[in-house]
Amino acid sequence: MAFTRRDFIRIGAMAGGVAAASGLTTDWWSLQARTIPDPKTDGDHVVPTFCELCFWKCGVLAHVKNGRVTKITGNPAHPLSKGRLCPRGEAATALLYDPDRLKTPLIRRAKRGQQVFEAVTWAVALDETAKRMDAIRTKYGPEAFALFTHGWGGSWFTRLMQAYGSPNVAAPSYAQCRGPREAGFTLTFGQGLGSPESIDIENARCITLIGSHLGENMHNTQVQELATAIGRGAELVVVDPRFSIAASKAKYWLPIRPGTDIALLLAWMNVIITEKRYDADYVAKYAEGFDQLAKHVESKTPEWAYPITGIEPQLIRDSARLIASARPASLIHPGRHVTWYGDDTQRLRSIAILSALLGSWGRRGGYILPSAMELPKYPGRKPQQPARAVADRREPSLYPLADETLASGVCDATIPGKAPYQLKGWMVYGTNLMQALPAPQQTEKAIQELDFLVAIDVLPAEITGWSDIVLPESTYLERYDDVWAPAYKEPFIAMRQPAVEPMYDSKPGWWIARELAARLGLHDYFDWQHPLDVVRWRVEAAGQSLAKLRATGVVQGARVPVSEEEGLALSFDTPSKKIELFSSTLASAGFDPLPDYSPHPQPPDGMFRLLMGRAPTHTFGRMANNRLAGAVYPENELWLNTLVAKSLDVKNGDRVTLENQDGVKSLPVRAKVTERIRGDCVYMVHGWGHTANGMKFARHRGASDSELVSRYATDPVMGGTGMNVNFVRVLKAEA
Ligand SMILES: Nc1nc2c(c(=O)[nH]1)N[C@H]1C(S)=C(S)[C@@H](COP(=O)(O)OP(=O)(O)OC[C@H]3O[C@@H](n4cnc5c(=O)[nH]c(N)nc54)[C@H](O)[C@@H]3O)O[C@H]1N2
Ligand SMILES: Nc1nc2c(c(=O)[nH]1)N[C@H]1C(S)=C(S)[C@@H](COP(=O)(O)OP(=O)(O)OC[C@H]3O[C@@H](n4cnc5c(=O)[nH]c(N)nc54)[C@H](O)[C@@H]3O)O[C@H]1N2
Ligand code: SF4
Ligand SMILES: [Mo]
Repeated sequence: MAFTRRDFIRIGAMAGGVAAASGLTTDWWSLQARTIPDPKTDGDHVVPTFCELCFWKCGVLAHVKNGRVTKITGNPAHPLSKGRLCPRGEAATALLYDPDRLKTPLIRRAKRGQQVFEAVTWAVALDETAKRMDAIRTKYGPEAFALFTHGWGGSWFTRLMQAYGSPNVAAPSYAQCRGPREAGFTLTFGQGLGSPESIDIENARCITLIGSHLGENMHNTQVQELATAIGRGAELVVVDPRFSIAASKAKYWLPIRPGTDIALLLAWMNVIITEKRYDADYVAKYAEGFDQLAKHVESKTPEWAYPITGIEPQLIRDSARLIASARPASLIHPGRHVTWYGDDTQRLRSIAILSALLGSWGRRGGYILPSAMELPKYPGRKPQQPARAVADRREPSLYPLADETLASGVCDATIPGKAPYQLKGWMVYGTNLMQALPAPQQTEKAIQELDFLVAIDVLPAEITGWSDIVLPESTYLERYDDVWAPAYKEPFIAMRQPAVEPMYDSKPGWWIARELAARLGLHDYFDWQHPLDVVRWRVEAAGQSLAKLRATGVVQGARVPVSEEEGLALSFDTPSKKIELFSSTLASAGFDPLPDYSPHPQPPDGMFRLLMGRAPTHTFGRMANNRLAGAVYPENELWLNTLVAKSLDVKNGDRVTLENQDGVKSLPVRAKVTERIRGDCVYMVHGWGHTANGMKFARHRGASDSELVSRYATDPVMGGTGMNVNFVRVLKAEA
């Protein structure tokens, strides 16, 4: 094959670039252990806390000298970092010291959308926010006010909403991200995967990535485990229309036609069942519906899948055999951002069913079943049940299997006539809705319907430009938050604490939420003076020492069995108490009980499907203004197939603009002409093309995929918004 490991090496170099700029060396992606610098030599002191540059929440050490954070390294004691960070985590100092940070509270002095604000004091901003929230509560009821939240610091505002009386709390990390995966796995095994995902990459002997682009998706521990597994000789199968970084390490790369993965998964099942390569004992013991499944996939041969997927039958057979040969330590990675085509729950069901055939659920090297350390809830005043149910769907019967609130649905409920009742106010914490929700044109329309919009952010992101009041939060390096204890194979409790004082006139989220509660007459829901009161209570109730947690950033609990091999007895919280290959729940809700392939519209002549993903150095748009990360990857590029580029007379590095099927045009973006992508699609990294005036570094760099996602396909099962359904024309940008 023409592809080499060059790109793999390039990523190493990129990561090194960030680190070098921050005065560090890194051996990211290499297999050697990293040396942890002696904390004593790196400043006055070191503060252990956890990262917020993405939602993985690695344990970090903030090195402080003369009241400034000089660098960030991985906490060797923390199970999610094991002493290493991804390049994004290392670039956190450039967020802390970003000259464009929000510095004071702001009040709008012009029409919404025009970015004209006046700086005001906290007293003025909080009084006004509380007054407007109180007015909505009185006039429309508290349910008419919604919170959009993303990130660990959002917990204080979720508490505020519970006290205030609104059920409308939503994060785009469900219906715009991992929701279909949670639904697909819950239907099959009786539980979802959560975050961090309960998968055992490290011990897998074969890892299959279906779109999941680990290595560009930099979830730290998963990338470390992938490197370990590959180092031990694990095989990799990568299914992606694009030759990703992971594909460069794979035994088989399947350059699938976008949107046809269900057909491939059915053909793999066909091979594995007809050649009797599945785990018959496991299936007989734990699963239900095998005969129906076998019958269902009987005709789904590799020859059937070939014209659909574009993958040759022999390649389908060979890869299926490799996958089966490693069972049960054969991990079909479930992915995370899985809202692609609107049939995503069914695609994730296919992945779950295939995993069941391999017997990899509850097994070493497959899906493991970790538990969390006990961490009792702080016993505050119990909120009352809101008078009205969440407004995220027009009728309660829609999306019957959604188990979290749909952020897109809450946005829709702001437009008259789209929901049981209309929302009139939004609080937006740590999510840039203009880039996170599909169809930003619709989000703008919803915002114009609002009586009040308040944003709590660290940067002047697009959403702040649409807000009536902007409250500047301190970054994670300047604040306390609640403690965290996720289910993980090495269970732990982690501590977030400040390394330095808040800069400018920024305030931590806990303080903002508590001040608003006081002004809204809800102070008894926040019956503590300082977040350490909450943290101390919880940690001591868990039988742990706060002093120890503060000193090390993390306390670990006893390892409990996570797989059958370790003595765990498997049980399934499905209606039949078995793995449901055939889903009676789906059948009774009127959906396919076994996943089926149906074709999606293909791009018309002269247009290409727009695909998107991640850059190793950046988290969405939240790091586009990060000058350290920007030194390495300053803007996104449009991946364009070489032959296509030739026919369009576009050369590598040329500036192009994109126009989608609805006439939406992008900002100019540089073309990356490459053989590493199919000719029917183009690809770019999500989170560029910023238009916010205050983001001086990021503004007008690259193009925004979000802008071009004016259409989406809604998953009928759980309401996820499939975003890979937009087609674009590539136009040469005028000089
Ligand atoms: N078109 C398109 N849309 C997508 C995706 C895509 O690939 N393409 N991906 C989807 C996925 S997977 C997800 S998870 C969502 C994520 O979408 P978002 O939740 O919007 O994630 P970010 O872009 O990280 O936006 C975070 C916002 O939080 C702010 N912020 C950063 N740190 C802090 C902090 O400490 N405190 C506060 N208060 N604010 C902070 C940033 O400045 C930024 O404005 O987007 C989804 N939407
Ligand atoms: N560096 C970095 N890492 C991150 C993030 C980040 O912003 N930056 N965000 C984190 C978050 S919140 C999430 S949810 C994850 C998301 O990361 P993942 O879950 O790994 O992936 P996606 O972004 O959905 O998928 C992108 C890949 O899918 C491929 N693809 C597109 N269409 C198809 C198709 O039809 N079939 C197949 N088989 N492949 C297809 C694309 O070419 C691309 O390689 O990343 C996490 N990690
Ligand atoms: S994966 Fe990277 S950005 Fe995310 S929490 Fe870990 S170090 Fe921070
Ligand atoms: Mo996500």
